[in-house]
Amino acid sequence: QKSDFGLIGLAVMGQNLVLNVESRGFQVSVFNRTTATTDEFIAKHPGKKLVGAKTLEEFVQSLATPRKIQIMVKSNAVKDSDRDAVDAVIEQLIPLLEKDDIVIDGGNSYYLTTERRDKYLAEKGLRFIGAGVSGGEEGARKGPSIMPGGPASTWEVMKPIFESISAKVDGEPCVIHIGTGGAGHYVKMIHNGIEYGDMQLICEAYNIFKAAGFTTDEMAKVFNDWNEGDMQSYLIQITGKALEQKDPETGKSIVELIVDKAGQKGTGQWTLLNAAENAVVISTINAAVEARILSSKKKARVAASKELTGPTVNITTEKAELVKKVHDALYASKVISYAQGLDLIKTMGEAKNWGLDLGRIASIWRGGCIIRARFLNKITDAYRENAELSNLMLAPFFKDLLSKTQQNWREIVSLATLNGIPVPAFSASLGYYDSYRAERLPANLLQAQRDFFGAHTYERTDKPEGEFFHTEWPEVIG
Ligand code: NBP
Repeated sequence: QKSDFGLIGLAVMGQNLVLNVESRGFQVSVFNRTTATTDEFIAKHPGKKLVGAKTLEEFVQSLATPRKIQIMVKSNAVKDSDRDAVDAVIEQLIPLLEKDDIVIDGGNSYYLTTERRDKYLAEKGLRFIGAGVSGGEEGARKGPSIMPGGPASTWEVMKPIFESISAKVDGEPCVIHIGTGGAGHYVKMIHNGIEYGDMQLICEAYNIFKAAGFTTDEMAKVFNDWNEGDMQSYLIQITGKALEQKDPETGKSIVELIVDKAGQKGTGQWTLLNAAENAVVISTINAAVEARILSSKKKARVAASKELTGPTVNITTEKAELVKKVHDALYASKVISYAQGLDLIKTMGEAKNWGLDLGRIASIWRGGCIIRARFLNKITDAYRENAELSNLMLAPFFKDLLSKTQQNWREIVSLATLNGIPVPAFSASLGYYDSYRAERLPANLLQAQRDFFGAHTYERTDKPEGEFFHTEWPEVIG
């Protein structure tokens, strides 16, 4: 009997996905460059509907047509000229495949490489899907959030398998056809950018509590409580659990023993570059990426801490009150982070003609993925009520939420600033909110400056839009 599905790349993600697909009643063929890994994997799972192939030829021959082959190997091509393991596997597969066979890249590929592969495989008469898969190891095994891009007709063929292996929320599978070409990997990239924002915001809340003298156990309780309320999310949940964790040797909090230098793999930076190219403001995500960069300069920070002065921390706010205020600052900032990320998706979707449905995209992030959160229901509702929403902040629920939380949000940004506690993402979020709602910004003066030194011209408030003026400014000597 031929297999329903094939997977290449038996590392953490691949193995878990295979077990997930198999557990839904499909027979799965597997192949890995290093054969020993395949043998070990098959030996570890006796009695399952798995076919371990030693060669790629054997693997391809074991699959029912049209073949459905998912690649889960390391992906790191970014520039147009880069070729990575995904390309290597595709090149090896091409001579073995037949017209209409489907190749799926489920790795974290850069969306432009996905577009390149989509065209390339189409020229060869093959079908390609670039699918973002979120949820890490556990998601892959039990049900990830899947963001597939490519032709709608190819999605229809893959739909039964993708829907059965994905996470489910209220009975709805956390997978939809995102759009053509690189749309799936693009949306996964922005998902990761939003994840950066969420994580940094949580860290800023923690840092304020720490400065205010909370113990890690007290902080764990705050996050555990928040996970029962409107801010329930996977990241809040794991934060509470992480803060509870003690080092078995010393009995100290593990979190407090961890060096404060953050790593990153690049999806956050790609998001920033893409936002700049599209002229979309994602200041919260930007602040989050930059916070990781600054954290990594540990030596420079230690040296500067002895040179550059700041205020003495003195937080007198009563603990319960501080918790409430930080809750509001975090919730409001999180809304801004999503508003910005969704604005970028919307802008890019329109430029690329992807026909994206922001409400449905938010709905598939409700389960399986790292940013899964209760409030994504509200985002889904907001776009279901008004698909043309220009910015999430303007949806009635979020408008009201920002209005109700803003006093506490402002107080927390002020409190942190006065105490010299860095809150780059909280304050970037608030700055965005205040700029976005400003009828008039100081850009009139900026235009005057530009016209002064560069004769760039300006429009006038008392003249029709589109008419440009120039002033003969006085000469400045010296
Ligand atoms: P890795 O990203 O660590 O990749 C290891 C796999 O790639 C192994 O099967 C390895 O085969 C294979 N491989 C390499 Br490396 N070079 C190859 C080549 N030239 N030809 C054929 N195979 C090659 O695995 P992973 O962590 O499971 O991630 C897989 C994909 O999923 C990546 O794109 C990753 O970014 C993405 N992803 C990962 C996570 C996560 O939580 N880990 C979450 C979401 C998405 P070998 O055994 O012969 O060395």
